[in-house]
Amino acid sequence: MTSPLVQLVDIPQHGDARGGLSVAELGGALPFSVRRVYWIHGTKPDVSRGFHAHKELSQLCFCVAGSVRLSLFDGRREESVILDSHAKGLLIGPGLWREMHDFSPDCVLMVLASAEYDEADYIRDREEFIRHAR
Ligand code: T46
Repeated sequence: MTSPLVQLVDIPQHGDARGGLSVAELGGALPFSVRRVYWIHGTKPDVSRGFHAHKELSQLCFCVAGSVRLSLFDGRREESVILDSHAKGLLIGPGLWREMHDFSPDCVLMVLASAEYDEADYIRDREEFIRHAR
């Protein structure tokens, strides 16, 4: 049985009459210690992003506003998922080519990462990634 490329994680919700509150906590929704947080916002119409893989990095992505479609490719199979809820996170482990498409104008994609930024961890050439994935 092959494991799914798209690994969605339920984010515990603690909202009440005042509004929403979502939590990603180590040992709960979060399977790694966070070393870096970044968020992608104000993406221009018809722009796609990503087009790379990571050798070691794990990330948990949340669409905290709006929506975006993420496509994941392991060198053989490709799967797509729409992130449009603060109650779901997408776990992206190493060795997956990722592309982000169809950003809504209000999309804010927040990413928790297992390591500091390191350009040497990126594979930005798709053919090189496919060779690496074999
Ligand atoms: C990923 C997807 C989901 C930094 O200096 N520090 C950082 O922590 C990051 C993430 C980026 N940068 C610089 C590197 C580039 O000069 O910001 C610029 C834009 O980065 P990039 O073109 O890699 O952005 P995306 O949106 O294509 O990809 C990003 C992450 O880089 C990547 O790890 O998995 O979001």
